[in-house]
Amino acid sequence: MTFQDARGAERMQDAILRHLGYTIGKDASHATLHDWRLALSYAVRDRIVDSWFASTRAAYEAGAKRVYYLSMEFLIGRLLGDALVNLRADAEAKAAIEGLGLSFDAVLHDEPDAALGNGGLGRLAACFLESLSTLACPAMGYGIRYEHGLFRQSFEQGRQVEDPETWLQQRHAWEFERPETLYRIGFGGHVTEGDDGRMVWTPSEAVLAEAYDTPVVGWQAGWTNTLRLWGARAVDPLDLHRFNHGDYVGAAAPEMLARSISRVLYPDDTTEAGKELRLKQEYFFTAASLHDILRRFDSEHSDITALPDKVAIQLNDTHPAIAGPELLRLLHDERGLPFEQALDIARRVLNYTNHTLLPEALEKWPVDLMSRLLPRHMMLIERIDADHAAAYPARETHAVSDGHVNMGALSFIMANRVNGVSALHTGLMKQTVFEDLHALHPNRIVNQTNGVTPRRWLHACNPRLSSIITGAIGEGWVGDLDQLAGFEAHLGDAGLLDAVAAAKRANKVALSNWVSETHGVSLDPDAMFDVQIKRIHEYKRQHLNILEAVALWQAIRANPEAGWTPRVKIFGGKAAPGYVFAKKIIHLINDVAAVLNADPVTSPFLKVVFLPNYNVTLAERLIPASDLSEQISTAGKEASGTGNMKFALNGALTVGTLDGANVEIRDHVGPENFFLFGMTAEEVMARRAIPDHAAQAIAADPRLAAALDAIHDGAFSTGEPDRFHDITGNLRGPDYFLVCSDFTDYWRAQREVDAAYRDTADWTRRAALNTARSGWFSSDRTIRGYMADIWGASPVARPG
Ligand code: 26Q
Repeated sequence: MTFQDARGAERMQDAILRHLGYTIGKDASHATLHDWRLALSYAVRDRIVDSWFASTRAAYEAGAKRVYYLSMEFLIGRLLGDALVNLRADAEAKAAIEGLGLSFDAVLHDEPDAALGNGGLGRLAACFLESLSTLACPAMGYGIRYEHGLFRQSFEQGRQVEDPETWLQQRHAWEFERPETLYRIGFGGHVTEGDDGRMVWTPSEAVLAEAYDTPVVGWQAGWTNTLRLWGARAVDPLDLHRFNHGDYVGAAAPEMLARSISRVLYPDDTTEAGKELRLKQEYFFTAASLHDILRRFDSEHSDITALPDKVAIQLNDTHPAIAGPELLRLLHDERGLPFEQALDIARRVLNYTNHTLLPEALEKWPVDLMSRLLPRHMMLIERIDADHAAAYPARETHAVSDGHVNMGALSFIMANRVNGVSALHTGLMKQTVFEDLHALHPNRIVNQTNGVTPRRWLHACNPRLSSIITGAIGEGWVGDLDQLAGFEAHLGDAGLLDAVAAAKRANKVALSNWVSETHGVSLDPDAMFDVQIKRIHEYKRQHLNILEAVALWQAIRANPEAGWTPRVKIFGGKAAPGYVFAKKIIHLINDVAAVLNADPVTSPFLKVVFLPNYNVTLAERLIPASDLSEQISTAGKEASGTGNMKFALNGALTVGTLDGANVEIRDHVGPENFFLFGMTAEEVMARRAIPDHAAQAIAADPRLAAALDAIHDGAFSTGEPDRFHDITGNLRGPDYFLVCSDFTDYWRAQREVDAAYRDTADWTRRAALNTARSGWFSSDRTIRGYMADIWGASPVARPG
């Protein structure tokens, strides 16, 4: 440690001890791990605050345009390690904590994940916030402060069990409560016309939205933005009348009811729609955010017509789509702008990102429900729709049809720009869901391929690989991932490739040790680690992967001496509690794992592990230790994927379809470093038109037939042979996601993977090429694209 580091560690230790005493109120001799973690977090937070204030001042002084990212989900995970890395204070914090006789790792791992999201859409929002700060773009994220994030998953006899997540039972060290920032949010009631002709909405109920701010620090603390999450509470917290009459439960009812709005994150990313509480959540956080945005605008500017020059709002999918009518209501009803002008302003401020084309995931709200809960908004939606229809009489898509409000169409009509999240997805948007609207507004749809923050997803989670890269090309790449391309020139160096291989092996050993300690399964770090981690969905096809495992098991049993490449298939992911089929897939994987892992003949070559409770932290452990990344969705269904990028960046090779961002990953890393299989999106559509496509595929591939038979006949469910008949029945029958039709080519690609892995040195070279050529997948690049093509926002000169 240098003298500087030692001084830094000393200062850090002082700050920790000060917070332990004066903030936590504990003496060092009585402090728990939890107390120490909080004390360190407060010490770190203090440093972020300096950058935060400076950024706020700089944005204000520059009169800069501000970006607001409205999202129902921010899957931020743990914050301590990330903050330390971005402050470049990890070495001194480690020294300080170890100097106190504690394990730094234990302190970091004491932090619960902030699991305020389901999956990709929520994690993307978190990566974007970090990149917005890194790029010094004045921005704010707005969302909901869920008391319970995504449920915790465990397995009982192979079945998924859900328990509530309780991250807020502990003190959340990173947030600042803002009890003075309160907005009243109304629901229900009626609409009347005032004397001046203005419409007046009188809600029948109201709740308060209270702000909680978390600073989001960018790389090297050059800039810090805010994540503002809203918590719901009652306007009148206690019904004193009922209380005085002894009805203590009834007296607390208004508070309970109000708080239910920010109580839980909906654990569903496609199937569950139409729930009243969900609509309330959407309006609650959107309305609070818009009030806040206009209040900030008013404090800096006097002319509301300048709003589009100073404010850009991004709607993360349709979940905040009510922002359109709400902004219109604020401008037209409340501020008295003429309807046309209000509409024009709103349309120049709002933008919409689409994250899915799956019909079941596109939000549609019953007109009845909308009219009851948000009567004025429903009127405005009808007017927006009528205006648009009048301007374009030939069109076919209406925001309101069949008794439902189509939130995608509403968002499209109200947006300045609409974007998809990968090149393929954006193209499909134009051809399918938004074909009609795109024809009317041919310049509105733009592409912004997703990205991931390299600070968390390479530098922090994979320190071994990170320091090899820095040794070769310097550390500039962390803040400018384009520089990663320079790593390729070093790949001719055998010593460097050995170091890359050793880093991967060390990551695999660390993962194996953890899996063995926490789950009692022993893994061979020399086997290929083949990983599929993501929400469980039929379109993501975890069942294709497990079907291949069954076929491989049968093949090994038939010929154990054939020189098989040892492989561990690792799964992680949660199924929505109401998604019965997805839960069956989990059960099947666990049951197959039990049989395969206990088979003495095959288990040296093939193991299957399903790690419970997949979350951001588990991803940070798994991805650096992976050799093979499974990205095997039915082509046309995965809008982008972002896990795929994290794997490539960390030197895993992909086995994947031409879907979402896989297409662009393959273009960047080179087709020779990517194991492609399966039908294209076009071929998928054609294949579906063949009535017996599954039967044909099964008839043509005895391996597939035998694997299905084994599952169907109870090889993995002794005593209950029909346990998985839903799955086999589906695959032999409709097989909408074309598991059977892609199986044969998937098998072929996997055997190619086996052969490639056996050439260890060449595999390492190809893995390192994946890293070197993945710089384009930084969320910094994505955010620059949004700033230039969508928001018209510029970075502000960093303070000091
Ligand atoms: C909607 C209505 C009611 C309840 C829940 C929902 C809901 C919640 C979450 C609908 C969708 C989501 C999340 C979708 C999602 O994560 N999509 C993923 O977004 C990523 C970022 O763009 C992409 O990379 C993935 O391809 C896409 O699946």
